[in-house]
Amino acid sequence: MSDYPFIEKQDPEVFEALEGEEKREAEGIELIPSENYVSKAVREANSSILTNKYSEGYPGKRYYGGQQFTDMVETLAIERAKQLFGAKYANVQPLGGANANIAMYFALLEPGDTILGMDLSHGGHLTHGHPVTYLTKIFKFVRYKMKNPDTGEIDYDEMRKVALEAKPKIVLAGFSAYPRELDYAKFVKIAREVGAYSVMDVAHIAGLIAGKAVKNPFDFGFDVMTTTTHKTLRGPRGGMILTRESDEIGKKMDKMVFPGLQGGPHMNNIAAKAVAFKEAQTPAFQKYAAQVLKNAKAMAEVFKKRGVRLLTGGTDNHLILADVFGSLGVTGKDAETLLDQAGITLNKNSIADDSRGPMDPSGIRFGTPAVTTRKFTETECARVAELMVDSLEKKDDTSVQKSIREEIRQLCVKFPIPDSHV
Ligand code: DSN
Repeated sequence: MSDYPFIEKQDPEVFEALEGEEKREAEGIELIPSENYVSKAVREANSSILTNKYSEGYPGKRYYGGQQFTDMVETLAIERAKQLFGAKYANVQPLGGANANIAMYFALLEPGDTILGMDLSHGGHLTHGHPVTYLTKIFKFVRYKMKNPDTGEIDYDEMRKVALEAKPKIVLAGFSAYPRELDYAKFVKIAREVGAYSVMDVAHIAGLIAGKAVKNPFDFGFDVMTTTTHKTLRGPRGGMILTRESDEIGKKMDKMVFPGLQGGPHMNNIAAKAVAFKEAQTPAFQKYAAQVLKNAKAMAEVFKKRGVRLLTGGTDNHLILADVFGSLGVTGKDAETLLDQAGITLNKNSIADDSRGPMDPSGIRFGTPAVTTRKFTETECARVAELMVDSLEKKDDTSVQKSIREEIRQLCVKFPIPDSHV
């Protein structure tokens, strides 16, 4: 029976799209490092009755009546988030990672203030100051980069120099395409030296932090963390803000998220966050997070062995950035299309100092959060990596491409997407 019996009856067009996506996800391998498969419990909460309810405000301080149960779920989400990340404060209302970052900037800064963030082409995110965002009309962004894209080492001396000159109010760590761990202590030291807040956007690695597979920036004195909840953390789509101490910063965040920037929170989504955070508190989730890293390393090793240049030389987290144009003469866009036809979804990505444009860059970005949820181990991940390089090397050989598609299909049958994560 379909998962969507009511939609099937009532709205065949939407039903067709949902069924198509069910099949696409079941029959293909998801390597986009910011995607994952949530449990059925998370999906149930997300499509629950709480979508009916308006709850402007915070638990115990709402503007409308009827909040007995919304207060329960939001409090559960907040307390679980605090416990997971060692935070004293959490705001679980931001609708996404960008919204969380925007609220964080507006809470901590005045228009015209400066933020020091990672250059987008070296791994930073759009909301960290890319000129296409409206944020750059309000704040001034200065940047740091890698000293050497082949090792991934950040140029901390240059970063300090820029900080001393530009006097940012926020020193921002975090990335969407950087495969290494940051030296958190250096960020905090520079931030304190110039009197700035230290903020880490952990969107990509939140699940790895919660699962104790990588370091927690709060242990190094970061003031604030922002995140999405749907990547390695394996929750519903959404955002969150956490602070290390329970102080003025948290109060500023609360005011800025609501009423500063948002209206009624999506309580169904907050219930789903609460469910996901409970899953992330389990030993099984810690095992999952550790396996994500092992699987990424296994894929990276194959690419290196096959002569494909990896940005930063490898990976310490869940993602890998490969220079497929430089190594194999296939552009990022062509690689994305070719692998999509083989049933492998990933994304084209600019690499540091890319000579090509962002719509058809030199690189691809891929990662292991979703396949690890599917219970792939290093063996399957290494095999998929071999198939990826085979496909890129023999892009015009239709029989090779066909047999790769078939092998991917079989792997998907052998490793179905699980309903439950506990
Ligand atoms: N779109 C997300 C990613 O793929 O990293 C970041 O916003």
